[in-house]
Amino acid sequence: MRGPPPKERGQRLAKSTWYLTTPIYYPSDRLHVGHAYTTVAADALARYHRLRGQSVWFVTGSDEHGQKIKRRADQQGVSAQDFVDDIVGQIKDPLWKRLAISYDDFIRTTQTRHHRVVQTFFQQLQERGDIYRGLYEGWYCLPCETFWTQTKVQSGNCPDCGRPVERVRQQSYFFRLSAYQDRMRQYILDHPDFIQPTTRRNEMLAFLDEGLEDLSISRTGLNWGIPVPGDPDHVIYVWFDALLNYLTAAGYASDAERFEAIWPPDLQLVGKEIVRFHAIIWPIMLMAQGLALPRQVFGHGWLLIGDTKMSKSRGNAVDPLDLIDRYGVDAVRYYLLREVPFGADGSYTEDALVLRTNVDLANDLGNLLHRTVAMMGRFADGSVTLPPTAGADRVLVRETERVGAAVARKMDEHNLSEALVAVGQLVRAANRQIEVAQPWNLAKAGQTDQLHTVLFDLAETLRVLSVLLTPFLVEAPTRLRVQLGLSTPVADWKETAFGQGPRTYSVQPGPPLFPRIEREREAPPAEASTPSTQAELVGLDLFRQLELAVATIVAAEPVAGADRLLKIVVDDGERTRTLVSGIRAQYAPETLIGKQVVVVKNLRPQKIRGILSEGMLLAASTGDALTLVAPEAAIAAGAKVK
Ligand code: ME8
Repeated sequence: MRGPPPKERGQRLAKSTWYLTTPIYYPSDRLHVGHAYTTVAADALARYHRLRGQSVWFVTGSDEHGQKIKRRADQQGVSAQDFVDDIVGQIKDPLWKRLAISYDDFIRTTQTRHHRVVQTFFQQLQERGDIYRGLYEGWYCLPCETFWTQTKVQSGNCPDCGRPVERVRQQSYFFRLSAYQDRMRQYILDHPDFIQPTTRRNEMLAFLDEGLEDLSISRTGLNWGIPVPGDPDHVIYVWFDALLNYLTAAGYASDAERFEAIWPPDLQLVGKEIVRFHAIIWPIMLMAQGLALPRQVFGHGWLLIGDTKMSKSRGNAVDPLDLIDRYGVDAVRYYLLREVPFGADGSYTEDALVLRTNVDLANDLGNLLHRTVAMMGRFADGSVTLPPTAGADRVLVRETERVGAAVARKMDEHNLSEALVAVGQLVRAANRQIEVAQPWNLAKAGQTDQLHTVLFDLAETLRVLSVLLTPFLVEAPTRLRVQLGLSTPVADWKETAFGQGPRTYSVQPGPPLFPRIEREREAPPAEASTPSTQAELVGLDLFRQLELAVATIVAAEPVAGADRLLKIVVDDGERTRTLVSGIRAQYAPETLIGKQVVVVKNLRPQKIRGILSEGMLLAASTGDALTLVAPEAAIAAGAKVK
């Protein structure tokens, strides 16, 4: 007999805290970049919400029971507890410590507080008839710790991971999932934001349409787990145990005041392969207990190596500590959050990490700071106040306001990658402003008010950038602020507003914010290419692989020690890009500014004389004669050439 659920708890006025969770990871092996991905994303969101003045409870942890871990410990000849203690120790320090994960609680399922909650919860459901005893006959996937019925198993393999499943036939406790199928479906329909992104929501609705069977939630013959109350031959199924960590960490059944303030979770970030556990089984467990459901389960995509998911068992896992050692924590965090649209799958490559760092952080952001601080030193003795003559309608004031609002909107939608795209737009707008306003000419012409307005706006924009980047980067914002002469750390998102900074900026030049990453790569032959002896025909598809676009030259200067080369900065409609081009004999740098040219955008970046060249200018040449290829009439930068 099923009793009535207790009255709805949790969703009360007392809820005051933004509660965010990551999955609790299996300490069956060292964690890899995939685990870091979820955790860094959660950390950025936690930092953002704290800056917004919210009280935040950010929980991560470890899922330590189950057959897989027991087997690993047995293989190594150590006790399961010693085995997990060792790995969990390393997860906390050095891994999360070096990635600067600002969690408020690290929950381990082997902790007494959790045992208590799991047993209490089990008993409560049992008393109401939602847990019953029966015979389980079916299949079990060990790597996924998942039960499968005959109909779901595909030729003896797990439908999720494709690995062989094991036959299981034993007495078991069951959770009455099937009784909640319709309510669960209705809940998803009534709460469009409950499962995000929408593709995952649709997958879950489709899964529910296939029908839910009651879930086996205990195992016999395994002693590494939490015993079923009153029946110690059974241990509670590892997923049933693990999902309850979110209740334990909120103070369920132990700290009523805290629980009222925290429950329910506002955001549960998980990888897409475990959305089913979080968006169907887990909410049904809560429904059965009359507890409020999480406000959102967000299933992000996978980091892939080639076409395959990065995972320890596939032997393609990348160690985040190794990346931090080589590139620094901010480069790693930035790459993870910026590179792949949040929610989608994306390839992990070290080349892309290096490129992102060099282009976005070293070139765009680092140079902006360097140029601003250097110009303030050169043209204003290092100190600038906004002159009273400055009008209110200035390009960087407008752009800062637009971007600040866009970043907040994207963060509120948990769209981390697009938030960073917006930040990049502000960086580029500021760089473009330098080229447009040409402070060096204002200085030469003695136009001090205009000069100081431009320099002040650049410094103020950089300050705003230090605030916008605070959720994402953990070292650079402070280093940036030191160069701007700001000694206080970022404390509030309101500081993103233009004009919230000091009246006077007194800068302190410092080392590059992000030194360029130099990597040994096989250099293609320097200047010449081998002319093809045989005219080969190419298809349109090959031609279309080239991204050709119109760009406007915004800066040009000779490359020291190379009498044929110019360093050219172009605006390609999306961003500025640096190109090294062998046209110095034909063009004086100052004559190039403002010219429109055609660039190849998707050429692999290449280091030439220490400068990363991100593409190529098209030029026509014969013998010594050379002329740049240009559009016949003016057209917006970024226009496609085809
Ligand atoms: O599933 N790309 O733990 P787990 C992106 N203990 N994210 C990845 C990833 C990849 N290649 N690889 C791992 C478990 N992740 C259970 C969870 S929760 C109550 C119990 C991330 O150690 C992603 O968040 O297998 C994924 O869901 C999680 O690590 C799986 O970690």
